[in-house]
Amino acid sequence: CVMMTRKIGIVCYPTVGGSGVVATELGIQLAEQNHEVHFISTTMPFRLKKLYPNIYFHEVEVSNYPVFKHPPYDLSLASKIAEVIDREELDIIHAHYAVPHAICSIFAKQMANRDVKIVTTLHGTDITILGIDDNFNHMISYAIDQSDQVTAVSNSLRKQTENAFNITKPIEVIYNFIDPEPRYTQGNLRSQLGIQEHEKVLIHISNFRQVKRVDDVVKVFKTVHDQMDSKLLLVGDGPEHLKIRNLVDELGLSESVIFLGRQDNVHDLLTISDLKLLLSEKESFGLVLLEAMVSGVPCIGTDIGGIPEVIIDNETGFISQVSDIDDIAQKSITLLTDDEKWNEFSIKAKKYAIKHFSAEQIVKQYENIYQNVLKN
Ligand code: GMT
Repeated sequence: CVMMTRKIGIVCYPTVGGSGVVATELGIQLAEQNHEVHFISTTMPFRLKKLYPNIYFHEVEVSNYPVFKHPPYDLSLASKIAEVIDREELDIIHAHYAVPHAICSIFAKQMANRDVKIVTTLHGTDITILGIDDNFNHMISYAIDQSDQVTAVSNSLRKQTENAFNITKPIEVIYNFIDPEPRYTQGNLRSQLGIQEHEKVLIHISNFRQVKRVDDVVKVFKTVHDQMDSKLLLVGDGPEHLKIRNLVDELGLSESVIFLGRQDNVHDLLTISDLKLLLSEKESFGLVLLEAMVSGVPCIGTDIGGIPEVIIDNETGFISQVSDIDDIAQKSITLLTDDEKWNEFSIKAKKYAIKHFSAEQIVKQYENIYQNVLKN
């Protein structure tokens, strides 16, 4: 049956990694399905490059009045959500993250005059890091119980949430998704970056937090680089950046590691890459893996969180134990020296990503959830 078009408010951190990408792309896809989409956030969603007449942006202004030691972001957000619920007559608020976004949405719903349903998507960090903190545990359980429907981006995250919190509400797994036909904009990046024809290219993309273990990526690269002419692209920025630069210098790799900082067009960088490494110790999904796979880049990831739900070991890439540098390096070398195997993995990775994680099918799952919560 054809779904009625709805007015959907999306609350997210648009510039924070995968969750921002997923929330923004979901909004765009919903607008393509003729829903009216209202982003409620501090900054304009960063991947919104085209004008959509049915996408609106409501900016949350955080007042920095000198009396307060900490600007009350959460309260400004809650009051903005309440205002938008009433003025725009929203049917649904889709909050990305339990804390603070679901909590703010629950508070806003109480303030607003109009009844609205709350769908909360758990992305990880709030559960796997904040959830461990006793101060937050109770609040996260509350956010989950008070939402009309909760989704998690992987089975692993669903199980972790069920184990860590005292909740009765069922959590539905809806995987993250990708555009099966990413847009490439540049053709001669390899030469622009000084990469020679015969060199193999490894890539890592993250926000350089400690949990991403970027140092392991550099250590693996050291072994690979000792065996073959190669370059490592490091994309992103974050708290570990300086430490990683120092490690690269110490290992004598500064000529071969290219620091690219934050980049919007990761697909261009992926098309020139042969192997993607995501060696995190915590990762509820790993959207960057999907982005690589859809560009035909095999990935090596760690055996934690949702990563094994995305990479099929020994078929689309490899799975290794966290911090097992030798094993990861060996697997990298195997893939980079065996063209036949590489081609097979590359084709399978792309097919698998499109078959299981394409935007169209995943967005339908969210639409079904909206429809179900509105029935009750
Ligand atoms: O990984 C981060 O530090 C950023 C965070 C985010 O908010 O984007 O990522 C989380 O959500 C992504 C989208 O669902 C997932 O792909 C990431 O695996 C997840 N990160 C962690 O669980 C550490």
